[in-house]
Amino acid sequence: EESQPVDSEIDSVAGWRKVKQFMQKMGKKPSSKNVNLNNCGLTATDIVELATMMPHLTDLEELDISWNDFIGGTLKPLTLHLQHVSRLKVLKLSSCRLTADDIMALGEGLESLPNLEELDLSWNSDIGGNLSPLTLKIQEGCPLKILRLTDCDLTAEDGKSLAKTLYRVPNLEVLDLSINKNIGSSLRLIAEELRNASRLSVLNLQMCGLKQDGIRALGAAFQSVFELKKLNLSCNKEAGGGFKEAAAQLVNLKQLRVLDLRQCSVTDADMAALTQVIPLLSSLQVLDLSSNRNIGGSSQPLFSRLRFLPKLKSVLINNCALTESSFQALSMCCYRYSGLRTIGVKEFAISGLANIKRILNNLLINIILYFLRNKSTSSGSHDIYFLLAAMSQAGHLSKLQTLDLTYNGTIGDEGWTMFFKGLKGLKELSELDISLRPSTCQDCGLWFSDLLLCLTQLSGLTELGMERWILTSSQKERLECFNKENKRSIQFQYYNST
Ligand SMILES: *[C@@H]1O[C@H](CO)[C@@H](O)[C@H](O)[C@H]1NC(C)=O
Ligand SMILES: *[C@@H]1O[C@H](CO)[C@@H](O)[C@H](O)[C@H]1NC(C)=O
Ligand SMILES: *[C@@H]1O[C@H](CO)[C@@H](O)[C@H](O)[C@H]1NC(C)=O
Ligand SMILES: CC(=O)N[C@H]1CO[C@H](CO)[C@@H](O)[C@@H]1O
Repeated sequence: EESQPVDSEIDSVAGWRKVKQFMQKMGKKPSSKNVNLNNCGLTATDIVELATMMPHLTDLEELDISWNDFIGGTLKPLTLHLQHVSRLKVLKLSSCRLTADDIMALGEGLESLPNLEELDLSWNSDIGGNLSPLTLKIQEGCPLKILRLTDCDLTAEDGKSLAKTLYRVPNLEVLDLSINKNIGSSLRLIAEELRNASRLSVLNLQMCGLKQDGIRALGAAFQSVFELKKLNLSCNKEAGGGFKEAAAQLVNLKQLRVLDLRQCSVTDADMAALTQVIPLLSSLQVLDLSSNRNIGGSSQPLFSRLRFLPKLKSVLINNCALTESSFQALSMCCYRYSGLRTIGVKEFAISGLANIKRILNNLLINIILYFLRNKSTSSGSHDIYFLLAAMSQAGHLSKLQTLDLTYNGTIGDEGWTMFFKGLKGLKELSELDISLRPSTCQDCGLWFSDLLLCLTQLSGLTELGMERWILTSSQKERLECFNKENKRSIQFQYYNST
């Protein structure tokens, strides 16, 4: 005798079919654990339909309905059914035009989600001023690990209500409050409460209106957030002056990998304090001090000590008005230091260029060439000569992989000849682009044979861009035969008019 399926099984089969149909209609893959409806143009009706499916999604762990502009104000039906998906770990609702009512409904719904580890509400500007109905509902011992509230127009009141909640979220690992310009005055409170967030690993306070007192309070928090790996304080223009006291506490952050202090109006005194501490952050990989116009003169001692950071990969110091001696220190640091992969120096002044030449001479790494651009003067052609001079000493650039020299039509035959002769040391170069500016065309000069000779030596090269250089038919032939004759497979891209 065959056993009949019980009602609940029939139910669940029918329910799952509904889920499948709905997901297929949205052009997404159905999965019982992960419902991703990101950017599907969902409407209020869809939300109601989704809500009715919750009883059939009892295994759901991840729900992403971010980037759906039309569901603002319609969340309630869904939140009322959250008790069916109590295993939910991840809930993403960024950029949904959530309203105050939605936030309140979500707060109510949170009680049904005892396993929630990640909540993303970023880019919902109406949360501003309306966060507390949500934070009030966060229970003691809440398992939340990741909370993102980027660009939500949060107010100081929201910041305060969040601060009061933090002690109930003991597992918090990622707190992203970036781009909330008006929470500055509550950051002191938030920082104080972070003292209990001992698992905190990422703290993003970019553009949060942090002032000196906030920085000092953070300093105190650094005494207990030992696990912090990423600290982003960028674009807090009134923070300058706060680091001179807080910097000393950074020393506790032994695991810190990323320190972003871009555009923080760092002062000389701040820099002096940071110089004592940054070289002790032995896990540091990325340091961004860009757009601090006042540190040009005080950065040299720090650069001289960067060699103590064994894991450092990237130092960004764009637009810092660096002086001769800071450049020197930096170039020495590059010279000794093979771990460094990226140095960003976007200095425009001519005086910087001679120094850049020095850095290039010492560079062991993949460089960013963007600092060579100064459109307002004809100095571009000088730039390239500096570069060429550095190149011809080669060897130092043996790790360079990509070299983009597009638009350098004005450097002349002699310049190119010198350039191709100097390229020999670039053992790892795989892409080279010397294309001309669109709408210009030029004949290849005498340097063409230097190019070919150079290509035989660049054993790693796989792509050569020469758009808009006009090749004679015999030059084309020589390029076409090159791969065969030399057992290579370089892809050439060149002007193909005839
Ligand atoms: C926060 O940490 C302090 C000591 O670091 C402790 O005395 C206090 O009880 C903690 N507060 C909560 C709510 O856990
Ligand atoms: C700091 O945060 C901003 C905003 O989230 C981000 O764009 C930037 O990349 C972060 N900085 C670093 C070094 O990760
Ligand atoms: C380009 O260089 C000149 C100095 O030759 C300098 O005065 C000018 O400010 C630079 N332009 C930019 C955009 O930095
Ligand atoms: C003179 C000139 O066009 N210089 C260009 C050389 O290549 C670099 C890197 O692409 C450009 O930034 C310069 O403008």
